Amino acid sequence: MTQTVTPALRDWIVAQATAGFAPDAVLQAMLDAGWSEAVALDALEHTLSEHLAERAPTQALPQAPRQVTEAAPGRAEAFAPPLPQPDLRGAPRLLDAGDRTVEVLVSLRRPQLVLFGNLLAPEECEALVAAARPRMSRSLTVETQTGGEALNADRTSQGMFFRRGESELIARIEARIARLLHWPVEHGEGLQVLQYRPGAEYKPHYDYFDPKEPGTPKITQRGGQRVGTLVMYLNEPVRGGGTTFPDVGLEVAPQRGNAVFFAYDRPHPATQTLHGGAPVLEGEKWVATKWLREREFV
Ligand code: PD2
Ligand code: ZN
Repeated sequence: MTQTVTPALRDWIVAQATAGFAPDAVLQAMLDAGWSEAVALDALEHTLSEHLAERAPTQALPQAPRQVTEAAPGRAEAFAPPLPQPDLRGAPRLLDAGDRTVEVLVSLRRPQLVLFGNLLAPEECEALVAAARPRMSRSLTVETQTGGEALNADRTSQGMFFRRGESELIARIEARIARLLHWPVEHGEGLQVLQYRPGAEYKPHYDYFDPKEPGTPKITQRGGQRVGTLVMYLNEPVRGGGTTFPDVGLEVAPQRGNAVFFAYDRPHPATQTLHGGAPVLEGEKWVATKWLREREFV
């Protein structure tokens, strides 16, 4: 398969360099996202030298790699923060996610949202449910009050987390997501599987951690803020169980193999990413959620 350096990849490389990531780390992220080494090296070399040539002498890149995404002084406004996102320039109907061709069914600018078709094969959905089923327990949510985890009355599903890369199936799906959303595997939390029985729901919430809550600094020590959510549907309830976006009156019907993705460039309601899991009325609903962080999540 031939890979070409897209403008989106160039923009992403420049954004990573501007944020202070060392070229080695950027190269590794590209390899993890499925780029071949030859293409990645070529893209890095050309993009960075072109970019440096365009900059005024006072705007040299940082000398030392940084760990954090705090605004680079004097340059923050020049570059939008990099976000996980598919490359939708040219309005493609299909996207190459490495080992699978994924459909673009719906896209929205605000909230920044894409509905994908065919992200997972039916057998992959079944295998995820089979691997998760014996490990389910009542879902906990991250407690921004304390930085710990707690039972939450707004979330009546059962859940579990896979460790990143814990099986061939999980690693394959994670590599596909990284490739599709141009975001390194290492920036992803472990895949979460949720099961909703009739009556179970997940009331509307934001997936980012509220900066005003006292527990948030502790939570974001590990990988920074969440910047994107991918909810993958593993089966089809008979009635109910849609993923709702109340700010824009959108409801996504759960269809096996499809996935809804949304990104948030800051932890703020202006992103319009308020979303919930509507009550399941008949049948069961199974989803797998991948949350993406700003930085490596260890
Ligand atoms: O299952 C869903 O539709 C859903 C809705 C809201 C999942 C999540 N949030 C989540 O996993 O964050
Ligand atoms: Zn959510």
